[in-house]
Parts: sequence; C-alpha cells; structure tokens
Amino acid sequence: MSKVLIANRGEISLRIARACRELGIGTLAVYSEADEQSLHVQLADEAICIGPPSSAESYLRGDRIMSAAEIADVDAIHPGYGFLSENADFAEQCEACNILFIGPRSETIRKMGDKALARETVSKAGVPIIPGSDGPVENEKEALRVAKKIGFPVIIKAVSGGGGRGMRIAHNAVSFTKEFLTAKMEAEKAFGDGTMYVEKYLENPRHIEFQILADKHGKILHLGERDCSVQRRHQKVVEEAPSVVLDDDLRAKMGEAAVKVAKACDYVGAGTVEFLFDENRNFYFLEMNTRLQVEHPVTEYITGVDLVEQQIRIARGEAIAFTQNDLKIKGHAMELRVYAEDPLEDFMPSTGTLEKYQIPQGEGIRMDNGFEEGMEVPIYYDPMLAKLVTYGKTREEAIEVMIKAIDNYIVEGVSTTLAFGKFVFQHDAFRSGDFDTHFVKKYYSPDALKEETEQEARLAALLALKQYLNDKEQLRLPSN
Ligand code: MV4
Repeated sequence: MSKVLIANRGEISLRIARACRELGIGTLAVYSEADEQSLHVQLADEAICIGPPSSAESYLRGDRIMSAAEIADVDAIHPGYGFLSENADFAEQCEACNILFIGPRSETIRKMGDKALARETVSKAGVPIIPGSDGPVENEKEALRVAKKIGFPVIIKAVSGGGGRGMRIAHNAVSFTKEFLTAKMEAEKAFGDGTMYVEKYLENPRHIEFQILADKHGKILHLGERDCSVQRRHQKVVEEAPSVVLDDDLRAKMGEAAVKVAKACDYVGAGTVEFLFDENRNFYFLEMNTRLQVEHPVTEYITGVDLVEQQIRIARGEAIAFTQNDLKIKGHAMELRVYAEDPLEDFMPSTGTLEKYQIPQGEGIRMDNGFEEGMEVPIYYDPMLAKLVTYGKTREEAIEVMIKAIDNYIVEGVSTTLAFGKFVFQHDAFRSGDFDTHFVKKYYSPDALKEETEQEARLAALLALKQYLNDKEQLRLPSN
C-alpha cells in the first residue's frame, strides 16, 4: 500500500493522514470548495477538489471520489466516519475497481445496515437482543399485535435507521398506531425506506459499546468498552473508557458477545458493537457500527493500540500482532466533543471566524483538532471543532485533567459547548457514575449553566480581590 485517499475532512482526516505518514504511506486529500484552505488539504501529500461546498455535491459523491482515486492512482480509500463510511454501494464500487476499502466488506456493511437483519443475525449467534418483532413488521396491525405481546412501552424503529432517526416510543395501545405511522412516514422521507420493526422500550439504559478488531485470517479481538451514555438528542457529548458499571467478569462476557457479533457477519477491520445496559445489569445488542468511531481515542488511551494503524495493517492483509490476553486496560480516558454551538440557545450552530483559538496541551491531554486561529467555521458540515481527550491513572484524575484543559481552551469568535462540557464533568451525578442516557435531559438547562458560570465568576473575582489585598500587604503599599 503506497498511497491512500482520505475520503473525509476535519480532525479525522488529519488523524488518518498522520497514521499513514507513520507507516510510510502517501496521502491524497479530497476537498470541497469550502475547504480549500483547510488543514487536511495542507497536511496531505496531494489534494484534489471534488466539488462545491455542500456534502451532497462533494464528500458524499462516491463517483467523484472514485475518479480522484483513479487519477491519483491510489491503492486504498479510508472513509473515516460519517459521509461514505457506511455506504455499502461505495464499498462495493471500491471492491469492483480493485481499490482497498479500509473497512469491512460491502456485504458486512449491508447486513449490519439493515437493523432488523442485524438483530436476526446476532440473535442466531447466541447474543441477547431486546425482545421485539422477528424481523420487520408488515403493517400497523401486525406491529400492534407484537407490541401487545411484548408489553408497553415499546419503541418503533426504522430498519434503515440507526443513530436515533425515525424512532418513536409508544406507551400504550391507544397512541401506538399514530406513533407507528408517524415513524414510518419519517423513515420514508429520511431513508427512502419505511420498513419498520418493534422492540420493548428500555426506560433508563446506559449506552455501552465494545471496540473490536478482526483481521483477514479469522482472528477477532475486543478492546474493551466505551460508555457513551451522556448524549443530547442522539448526539454524543462525553465518552469514557472504561465504563464505571462493568467489572472484569461482565467485561469479558460482553466482550465475548461482541466478538460473536463480529464473527456472525464475517467482520474485517475495526468495528463497534453497541449494547444497551439496564438497571438489572442485563445487556442487549443494539446495533453494530461498521466504521471507525468519533470516540475511538478513549480506547486508544486505555489500551495503547493505534486503531487507525491497525485498520491499515489489516486492510493490507497483515495478521493482528497481539492476542486478547496481551490487551490490558490501563487507566481511564475521557472525551469531550467540542462543538461550535451555543448551549444557551438550544445548541444552535454558531458559525464565524475563530478570532482566538488556543488549544490546551500537557500531560494526559490529547487534542484531535481540525482548526486554527483565524479560520472560518463553515456552515455546510457538522459543527464539531475538536475532540478534547484526557487520561489519568484513575477516573477522578482524568476528570480533573479534563476540567483544567477546558479552562485552558480559549475560543473567541464563535460560541462553543466547552462550558456545557465543564457542567457535565462537574456534576455530582456524572462524577459518581450514577447516570444513564437521560443525563442531559434530567440535569441540564441554560439556567443551570448560567448559574454555575456566574458562581464561578464570583469566586474568581473574590480570589482576585484576595490576591490583590495580599500583594498590597506584602509590598507594603501605602493604604489610603
Ligand atoms: C432503544 C432505547 C430503549 N429501548 N431501544 C437511540 C439511538 C438508536 N441507536 C437506538 N436508541 C435507543 N434505542 C430500546 N429498545 C433507547 C435508545 C436511546 C438511546 C440509546 C443510546 C444512547 C442514547 C439514547 C438516547 C435516547 C434513546
């Protein structure tokens, strides 16, 4: 493998380019007209413009990306996350053109992309799934029959959904049909596919996902879990590894289940098996993500494994060079996704110029960042600025490093979610580990954030005053 096309932008594009460089592999960046000045274009060895700013006309255009791959004569394409990363047709085109797709085979992506088929596959492999319909339901009548059988509340999901879109909860038979038809209509509009299935609704689950790696020689390993329970409207906010709720025994059991899932779909590469985890410590398969995830750095911190390097080695046919037993979880890592959004204005995207942009650095801090001072935050894409990742020997230490790092992260010109992140890390429920997927809804409000920020400002003013008075004393300045 001598040249890789990176079919992405932002921080993940930089992350992949660095891994390629370390392995002595050349890189080709692709970019939209809005990204001409961006860091991912500057860092790559070569770059090709693939279209106008909108994703639909650039980063989502498999045909244009394939043309760039042919022109520059690359050996492989790394899709990153989002965009074409879970597009089975694109992976299939790569296969047909003899370009390595750095990810699983197209059949695997297709199978796991159909959420009902994924459930069936996983269940056959002996991994627990949430009680629900056997495959998709024909219509609202059949769906209601299933709902009555498994008992309310139930959740209605789209077979082509995932990540929370096209989902509806029904609490009783009276509201069921309306919710079902609304969800179906939304799914038709969003995915062009209104095929639905039904599951028992778990009320207060935690979201725990396992990282797996599988090579082309049949070896499959898991790299422990990430707890991604803190999210806001299906958008992850904070991720950590390991989870406070698992012990070694349960970690081994869930890890084994994740490996079974990977085996059941002939997985190759890096993947993630998502589970819901309930109050009775039961776990259930939710979905499999057939890509590198945004939050992969927390796993890298606690295992010492470079996941992008492993993806590349696996794609070029190497066997994984370590065993399950070699993998030891050490310390604790936290990730905060920093978005250009205003937490006081319902997380409205905030675009503009980064008038000031100073990122924190130091022991136990990793910044996966895509921006520099003076750059514009474009309106066309996901507003994530960076991932702030911290490490400590203990969870408490990782949190302390995180809070200091947030304080040393200076952004002016656009609003960010940094203060919201600090709110999470300072919250008793988060610190005690007693939280679930409803954390943000339960505890966050703009007023709570304002209150905390004001309290901190008062404290800072008091400290400054005290310092001033001390200094005055020591300097023996005349007091008038
Ligand atoms: C669920 C659920 C409760 N019960 N399924 C949301 C995203 C999509 N991947 C699946 N999701 C859920 N499915 C059953 N049977 C609750 C959620 C859910 C959730 C899951 C993980 C992380 C955050 C979440 C927030 C709200 C709902």
